[in-house]
Amino acid sequence: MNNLIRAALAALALVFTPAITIAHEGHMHGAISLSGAFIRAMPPAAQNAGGFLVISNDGQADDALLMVTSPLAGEVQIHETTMVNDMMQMGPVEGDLVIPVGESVTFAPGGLHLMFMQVETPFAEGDEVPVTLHFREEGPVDLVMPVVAIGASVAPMQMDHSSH
Ligand SMILES: [Cu+2]
Repeated sequence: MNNLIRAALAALALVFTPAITIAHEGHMHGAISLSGAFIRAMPPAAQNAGGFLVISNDGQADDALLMVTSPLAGEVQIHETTMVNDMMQMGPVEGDLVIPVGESVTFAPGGLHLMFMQVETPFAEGDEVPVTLHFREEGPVDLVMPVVAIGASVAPMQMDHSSH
């Protein structure tokens, strides 16, 4: 994606954000809860950072994670890890990621993860990264994801980053 297109998309996002917020006014919030969120610090020269969390749906219907955004990353992709010819590969989840009613979907190292791309200032341990998860039913849900040591596989001691 060239910079001109990216700038145009960023401008569009600014224009449309208030509309998205209004569209969800009066909507029953609280079906979706987020827990155990963390991002792994980026080694020197790393281009991307991986983010992990658990998304639970205690609502009345299935929901779906449509998109993830962060002001600190040019793009946040929803990645899955798959085995292709005995090789671990990762890439964007195809279609919307369904969060079934009454269930939890876990993003964990080696599986589903958020891929923070085009990170201008590499994430370092102790940083806090604001993230918005956009759900089909729930609408936008904000959280702050703490950055933990490179290679860590657990969230820091209990901090509630759910916005509900
Ligand atoms: Cu990835």
